[in-house]
Amino acid sequence: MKKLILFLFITICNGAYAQNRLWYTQEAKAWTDALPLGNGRLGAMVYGGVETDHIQFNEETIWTGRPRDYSHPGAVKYLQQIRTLLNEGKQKEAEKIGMTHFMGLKDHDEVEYVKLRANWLKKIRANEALADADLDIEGWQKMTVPTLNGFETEGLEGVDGAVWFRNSFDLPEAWKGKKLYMDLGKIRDEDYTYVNGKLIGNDEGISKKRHYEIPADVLKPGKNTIAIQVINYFDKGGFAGTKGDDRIFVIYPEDAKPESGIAIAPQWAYKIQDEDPPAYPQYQASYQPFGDLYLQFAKGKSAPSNYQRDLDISKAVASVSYQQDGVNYQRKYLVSAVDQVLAIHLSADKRQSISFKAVLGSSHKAQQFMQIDAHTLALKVQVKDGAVYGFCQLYIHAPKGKITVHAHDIEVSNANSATLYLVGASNFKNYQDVSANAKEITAAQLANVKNKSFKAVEKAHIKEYQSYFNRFFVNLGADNSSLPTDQRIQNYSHQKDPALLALYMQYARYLMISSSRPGTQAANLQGIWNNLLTPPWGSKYTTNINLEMNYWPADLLGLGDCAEPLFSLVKDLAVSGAKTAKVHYGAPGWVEHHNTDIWRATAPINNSNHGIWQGGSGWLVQHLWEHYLFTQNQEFLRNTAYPLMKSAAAFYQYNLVKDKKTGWLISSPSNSPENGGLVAGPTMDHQIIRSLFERCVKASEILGRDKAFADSLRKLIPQIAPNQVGKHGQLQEWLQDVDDTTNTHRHVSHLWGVYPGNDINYIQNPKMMDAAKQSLIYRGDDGTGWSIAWKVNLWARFGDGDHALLMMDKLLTPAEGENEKEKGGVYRNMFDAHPPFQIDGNFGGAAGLAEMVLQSQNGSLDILPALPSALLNGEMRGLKARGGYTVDISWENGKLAKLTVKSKITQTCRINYQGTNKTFTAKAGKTYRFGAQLQ
Ligand code: FUC
Repeated sequence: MKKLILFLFITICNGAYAQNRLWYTQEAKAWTDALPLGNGRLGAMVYGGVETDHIQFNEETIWTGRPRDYSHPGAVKYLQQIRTLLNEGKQKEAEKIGMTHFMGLKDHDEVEYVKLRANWLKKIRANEALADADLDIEGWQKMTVPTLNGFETEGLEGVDGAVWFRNSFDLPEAWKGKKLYMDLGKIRDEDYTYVNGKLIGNDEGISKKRHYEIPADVLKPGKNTIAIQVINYFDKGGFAGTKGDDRIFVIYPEDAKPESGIAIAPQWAYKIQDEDPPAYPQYQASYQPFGDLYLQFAKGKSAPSNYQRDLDISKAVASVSYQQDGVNYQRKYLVSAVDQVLAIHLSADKRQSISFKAVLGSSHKAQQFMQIDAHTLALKVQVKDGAVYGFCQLYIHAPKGKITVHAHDIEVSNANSATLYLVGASNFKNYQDVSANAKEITAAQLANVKNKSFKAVEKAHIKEYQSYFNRFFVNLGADNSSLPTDQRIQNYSHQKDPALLALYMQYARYLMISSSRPGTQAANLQGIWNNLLTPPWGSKYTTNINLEMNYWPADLLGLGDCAEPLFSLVKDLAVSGAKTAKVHYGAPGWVEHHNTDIWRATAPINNSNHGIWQGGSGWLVQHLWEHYLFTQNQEFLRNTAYPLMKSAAAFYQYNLVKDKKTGWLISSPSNSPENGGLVAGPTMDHQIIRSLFERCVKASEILGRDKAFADSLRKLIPQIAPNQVGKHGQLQEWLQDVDDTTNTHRHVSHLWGVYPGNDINYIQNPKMMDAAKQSLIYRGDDGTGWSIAWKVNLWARFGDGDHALLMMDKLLTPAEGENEKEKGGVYRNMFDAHPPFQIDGNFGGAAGLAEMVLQSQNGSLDILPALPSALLNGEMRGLKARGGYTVDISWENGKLAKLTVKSKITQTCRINYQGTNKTFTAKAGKTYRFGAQLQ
C-alpha cells in the first residue's frame, strides 16, 4: 500500500512537473534558445554550456537617453492647417507639414548633427592609408561576410564608426585589359571602395546593392587588393548581403554575367579606424543589455553525457545537469524577487570537483571593474549617449575551494560546490531623476543575501514565486513532454499535443511574473530580456497594440497585480502627456501617441504617416477600467483608474472635431495604426473614444461624482462617428468606404471594438459583428506573432473556436524554418517571434486561449463560448472574470462537465452556457458549483 501511494505520488509529481517544464538535450546556441529568468527587475538568459556557460543579464532601468522634454514647441500652430489639408483630401501635404512641424523632439538636434557628421566624415576620410595596395595587414582581425544582421553580431557589438575591410583576388589571364564589375550586396551605411589603392566606388544607403565598375587600368596581373572603408553612423553596420538569390561578392568582366565571375573569398581582414561618430539623433530611447557572466570550465577528459538543460516554470528555476569523467554535475539558476539576486549554484557528486572562472563582461564599451574583496568583483557600465549607468557585483562562496578575485574574473578551484550571487542596479530613480547610488544599492543587496545559503534563497524564492504562479491551473489533455521542447514544437499538432497549448499559457504567466511585478517597470517589447545595444524597435513600448497586448492575460489569468507597472507607467504618461496635449493640440487632459520609453515620451515619433495617432492614452486607460471590473476594487477606481480616465477623456472631449460632410465628431489628425497614412477619423479612434466616454460615465455614477462632466460626455457619445458597414460587407477601417479587401496588413485596428474593446458585440449590434468578421476574413490568417495572437482573441469573440485554434497553431509554428528565414511563431525557448523576438505574442496567445473557455464582457459569465471542437477534454481553474469572479471550468467530450463560481462581492450573477441561462444572487466569498446543464 505504502509503495502504491509512493508510486502515485511520484507519478502525480512527475506529471505536474513535466507539464510545466521546458527542457533540452543541448546547450543554447542562439539567444532565443537560452532560457529566461527574471524577478520583474533583473532578467537573465541561461545558455547552459558545459565548457563555457553564458548567463546574459539585464536590469530593467538601463536605457539610453536621459530625462528630457519630448514635445515640439509651436506644434499647435500647425494643427488646424493639417486638419484643413486632410479635409481637402491633401494627405501628402498634410503629412509633410506634420513631419516638419508636428513630430516630437529628438535627443540631439538634427541640424547640429548634420554639421558634426560632416566634420567627422572629413576627419576619417582624410586618412586613406588603410587603402594602400601594399599595406601590411598582419595582425588585422578576420570576419566572414556577409552578416545579414550587421557586423555587431560578429564580435563588433556596439561599433558605430569607420571600419576598414581588406581582401584580394587573382586576376585571370583571360580578363587582362578588360573592365570588370564587382557586386558586394548591401552595405550599412556608407562605403568607399578601393581596388589597388584607387577609389572605384562610393554609395550610401542600407538597401542599395553595391555594383561597382573596376576600370581596366586599375587592375594588374596576379594579385589585386580590395580595401573598403565601411562607415556605420548608427545601429547595424557592415556587409549585409542580400535577401534574394543574387550572386554577390563576385567579380566579372563587362561582357559576362555575375554567375561566371570569380568569387571573392568570404573571409575578410578588418580593422576599426574610428569608433566615435557624433551621437545619432533619436526620437526615443532604447532598452539596453547590462552584462554577461561566463563560467569557464576546464575541458573534460571525456565528452559529457546525459546532458539536460531545463526550466521549471512552476518554480522559476533553471537547471543543467550532465556527467563527465565519472562525476555528476548539476547547476541551478534563479532570479529571486525576495533577495533581489541572480543566484547560481554549482554542485557535483564528487568532492572538490568544481573548478571554474567566472568572467564578467558587457557589450557596453565604457566599463570599469573593481575588486571589492576576496569574494567579490564589481562592474560598472555606462550607457553610451545616456544618463544611466549600471553597477553589478558578483560574489562567490565555494566551500573547500580556493577563490581568487582577478581584474575581470573570479577563479574558483577544487571546491565541493559554489554559490554565485549577482546583484545589479542602476542610477535610475524615476523618469525625471537619475540620482540613485547603484553601488550602495547593490552593496546593501549583497550584504542581505551573502550569508544565506543557496538552499534558503531558493526556498524563499519558490515560495514567493508560487504565490503568483499557483493561482491558475490548466490541463488540455494529451502531453508530448517526453520529447525535448524544441522537438516538441517541431512535432506539434493540437491533436497529438494539446498540452503544448497549456504550457504556452502557463509560460506566458511565467514570463509576466518574471518581467512585471508590483514596483517594477512595465514589460517592454521584450519583457526584460534583451542582449542588443540597438534592439528591434528600441525594445521600448509601442502603444498602438504591443504594450496593451502584453497585459491582456494579466487579470484574466490571475495576475492582475502584475499589471501594476502598467498603471504606474500610465500615471507618468498622464504627466508628460499633459504637456504634449498642450503643446501639440492646445488641449486639456493628456495624450499618448504610438510609442513611449522609460523617460515617458508621449509626442509623435518616426513618421507623420503613422506617428500622429492619438489613441494611445485612450486605449491605455481602459486597462485600468478593466482592472476595476475584474477586481471590483472601488478604491482603485476612485484613486487610480478614474482620475486617469477622466483626464484622458478631457483631451478627446476638447479635441474631437465636427466632420463637415457627415456632421459627426471625429478624431483628426490621426491614423489607423500604421495603415493608410495620416487621416481624419479612423474607426479605431472612435471606438476607443466612445468606449472611454461610456466608461467614464459609468465610473462617475459608481463613484457618485463629476455629474456635470459625465453629462457633457453623454451628450457627445451619440455624435461620435459610428461604426459603418462598407460596400464589401466589411467594417470600415476609415470614415470613408475605401477599404481594400486584398490588404492583409498585420494591424487589425478597426476590430478593436470587438477585442480588446466591446464596442461591437453580438448582443448589441450583431450585424456590425458580421461586418467585423468579414473584415477579419479579408485580412487573412497570417501575420507577425502579435498579429496572429490578436486574431486568436478575435475569433474567440466571434465564437469560432476552431478558427481561433487554427490561429493558435500558427502561433506555435517554429519561427526558424529552412534557409534561416524567420516567420511569426515560436523560437526554441518558446519566445514569440514577430520575428524577431517580441513578447506580446506570448501574452496575446495566452489571453486568447482563456477567451475560448470563458468570456465576461457582456454582463454574464459566458461558459465555453468558443471551445475548439478538437479540445475535447480539459480544465482551467482560477480564471478571473469581470464582476470580481473566480471561475473553474472543466469539460468532457466538448461539453461542460463542472463549473465553479466564486464572487468577491454580493451581486446578481448571470451565467450563460451556450443558450442555457442561470441567474442567481452570488454572495460574497461563497462558492457555487454547477454541473453539465448548469444544474
Ligand atoms: C508596431 C508594429 C510592428 C512592431 C512594432 C514594435 O510598429 O507595427 O509590427 O510590432 O510595433
